Amino acid sequence: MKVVFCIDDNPRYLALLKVAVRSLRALHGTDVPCLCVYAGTRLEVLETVQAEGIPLAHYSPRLQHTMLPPAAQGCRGCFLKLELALLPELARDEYVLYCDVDVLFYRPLHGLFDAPSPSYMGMAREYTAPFWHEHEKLFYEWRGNRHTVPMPFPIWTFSSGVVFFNLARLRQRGLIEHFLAFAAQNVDKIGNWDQSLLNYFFGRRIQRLDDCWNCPPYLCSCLDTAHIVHFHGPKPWDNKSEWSRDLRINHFEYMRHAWLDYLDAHERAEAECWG
Ligand SMILES: [Mn+2]
Repeated sequence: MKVVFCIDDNPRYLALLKVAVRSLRALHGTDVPCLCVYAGTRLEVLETVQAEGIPLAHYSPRLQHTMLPPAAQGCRGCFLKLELALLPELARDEYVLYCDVDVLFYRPLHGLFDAPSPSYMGMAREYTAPFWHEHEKLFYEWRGNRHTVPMPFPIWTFSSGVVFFNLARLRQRGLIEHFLAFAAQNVDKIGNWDQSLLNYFFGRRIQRLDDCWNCPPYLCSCLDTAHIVHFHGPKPWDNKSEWSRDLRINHFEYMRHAWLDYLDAHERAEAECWG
């Protein structure tokens, strides 16, 4: 099963991507199938991805950046994951494991694939984002018909940092087309972008993944249990910012160094300047 990453033109994403893939390969060998999805054209990005030997899918999203609210422009790459079911490079893949680039693969992935595969998608809980929305229902039109999406009962939010997608299911009966119509017509009504779109549209169809598959370093269980460490919150070079003080706890410092150890001296010096 492929592990899929999505990036945009933010140069810091390239450092994150490098470590994500290097740590994945350290656990599963250099032949582990992976794919990087990119919608931009910057030569520096293309060269870096190629130099790392990461297969690249160049993709023009349906949800073009001109359709996104201004506040979402800075993280346009995070919307690409919503369209993986349409990627020609993944047309034969029934399932993929999407991961944000701000992850560190820390223990093997086998256990994830041993469990029953998700009917639509599997995601772990996010504890820091309360499930809140001001709408009882959202609407969208597709092929001349108006559809209603009742907002799911507020229980918890699932994190879109790691998503075990059942692409085959999303391609059945045009479900992905419905979802992208919903996304395009509602992205300006919601706060947490791609994550809210997935949570609101799929609601109870999302199956819960164990926390070990998407574990922030600030959880006290991270060191003993994490298979995928997700630098949700402060990124690994951030050991000073005031806003993230409360999240730089437990295993953040340990995992930050584990992350830095995957960089060469030059890359590391560059990343440490971002802090
Ligand atoms: Mn992330």
